[in-house]
Amino acid sequence: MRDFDWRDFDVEDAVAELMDGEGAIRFPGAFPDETIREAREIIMTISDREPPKLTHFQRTNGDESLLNRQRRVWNLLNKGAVFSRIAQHPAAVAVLRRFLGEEFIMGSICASRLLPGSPGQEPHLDYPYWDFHRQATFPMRTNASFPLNAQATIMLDPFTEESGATAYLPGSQKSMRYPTRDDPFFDRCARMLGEPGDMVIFFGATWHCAMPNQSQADRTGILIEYLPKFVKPVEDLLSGLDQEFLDNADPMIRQLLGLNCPYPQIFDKSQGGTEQGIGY
Ligand SMILES: O=C(O)CCC(=O)C(=O)O
Ligand SMILES: [Fe+2]
Repeated sequence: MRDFDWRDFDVEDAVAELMDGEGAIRFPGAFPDETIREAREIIMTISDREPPKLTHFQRTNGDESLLNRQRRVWNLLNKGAVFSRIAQHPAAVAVLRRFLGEEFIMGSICASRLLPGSPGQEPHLDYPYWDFHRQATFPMRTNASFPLNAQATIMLDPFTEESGATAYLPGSQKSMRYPTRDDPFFDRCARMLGEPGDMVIFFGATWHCAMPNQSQADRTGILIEYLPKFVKPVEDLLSGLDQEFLDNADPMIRQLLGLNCPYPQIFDKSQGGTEQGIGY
């Protein structure tokens, strides 16, 4: 996976790598230690305390008790101001403005904590492609000529082969196909390795999955789903936020929450006038 210097990189080069290259890029040292420590502490406290939440693609290897070896903390925005800062990293914003369009939004922000013994996940695509195995439910000719998703993974622990660093198949985003059991994913996959504070951005059409955590320590990452302005978010982020949060939210957070594209609307109750078009 190619590394980019988050303080000084060529955006066209980065998005070309997402579309036409491996499908994933890495920004080493994107976040300072104290940000990572603060985020990790909140996530560990909540995931130790709360009952298991829904997860996706998790393997059980026939043993249901392994399910809670992967723990999620959902809608991180209402769990600490640190997560609002993490969601708008300047390098991510620069990539996403080009990759998904300037008015991109956020569809989900959660933590994926793999406890020791976590069995990993099935190889998959991310939302909105996550049920692309039901291809007939998507528009005809849905392909990888333009992206409907970008994922950010922010590492809070070392992501190593042993700890279950996310596996991915370089270049698989180009085929826009859901992996089958017969695809040699596990023979050919690479890993999203890194240190706490590193950020990986990948096109969610790239085949990927969490891997077994065979270490003695937790492996936790923050997963952020970014979408173009017109794709329905997978997580209802707004309903978990109070009015005070919204009143104090800065413009980028309001954009990420989809508040700049307030549709559907009840035009039947509107006052006349015209909008849209270039003005003839
Ligand atoms: O935690 C990971 O390594 C990846 C998780 C993932 O891909 C997902 O939940 O969609
Ligand atoms: Fe995923």
